[in-house]
Amino acid sequence: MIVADEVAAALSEGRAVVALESTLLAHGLPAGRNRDVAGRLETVVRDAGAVPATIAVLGGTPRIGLSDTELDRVCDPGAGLVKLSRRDLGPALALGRDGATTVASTAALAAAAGIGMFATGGLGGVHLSRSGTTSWDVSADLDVLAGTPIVVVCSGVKSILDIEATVEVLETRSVPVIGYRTDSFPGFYRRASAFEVPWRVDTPAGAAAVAAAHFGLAGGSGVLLVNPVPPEHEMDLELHDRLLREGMDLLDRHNVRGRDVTPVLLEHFHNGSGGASLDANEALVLDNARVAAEVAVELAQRDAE
Ligand code: PSU
Ligand code: MN
Repeated sequence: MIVADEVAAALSEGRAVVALESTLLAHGLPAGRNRDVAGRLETVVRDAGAVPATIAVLGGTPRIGLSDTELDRVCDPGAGLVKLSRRDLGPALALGRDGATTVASTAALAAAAGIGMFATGGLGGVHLSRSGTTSWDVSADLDVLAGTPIVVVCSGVKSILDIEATVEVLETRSVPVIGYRTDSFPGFYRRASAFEVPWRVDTPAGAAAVAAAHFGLAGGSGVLLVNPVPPEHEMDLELHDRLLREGMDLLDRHNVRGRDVTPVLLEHFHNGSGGASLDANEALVLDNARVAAEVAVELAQRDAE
């Protein structure tokens, strides 16, 4: 893998670094808007005193930290980046492909580079099947978190997933879920779901203390820090519920499966909400980057003491 000079320097000096994923850019946001968000994410991380490391695979090489032109390439729909989960890394490397990394593959690459903090929008989870029952489409994000010592800051999982099953799998796999200033597991576009979080912290120092204690124990699992979408950007409940029903119908009619499910549903929300879902998506991922950077700075300070 190639680690950008700035990221390598920060890691060797024990300074705060925040990993960022590229699937949300290449496959989760529309062209143009994605490049803008990519730049703003890095700025938010820097403003909070940490170094951003956006992760992708370019020409078959995992890249930890991207230049402006590399970010352009990731955000260019014409570049045709494939969505790479953890299982796809070997083939993409061997075949020399360009790909965007999901939470699973970003976390794996970040941890391999020595990065312990990662901000994203939504975590993958357990999907519902056509009949509304839980399916075997369980995101590799959950498995990788179970075996990778990294803090992932996200706004929960989208309501298109089986939230209860997702929370249960996280418990089974010994991943602590910590609410950041919330008692509810967030539903991505909505601040709260019907499910509670087992633990809560209210400050970056509190989150850093939990992470330090968790990583001090044997086990090797990650920590999920859930930060709800800022209140002023939360989607209207009725609009949200209507788009969700329509989206599930759309998947059914077009027989959408596997790794296409999330991008197709996201596009439906973006097209059908008059920009409200994009606004929420952008606001929450930027806020998660800020929180992750603040916690990373606290963790770096603890390590220095
Ligand atoms: N949730 C979002 N936007 C996204 C994703 C999830 O709101 O872009 C992406 C993330 O990269 C996540 C991936 O890791 O989708 C999960 O995909 P799958 O369910 O196919 O594992
Ligand atoms: Mn899947």
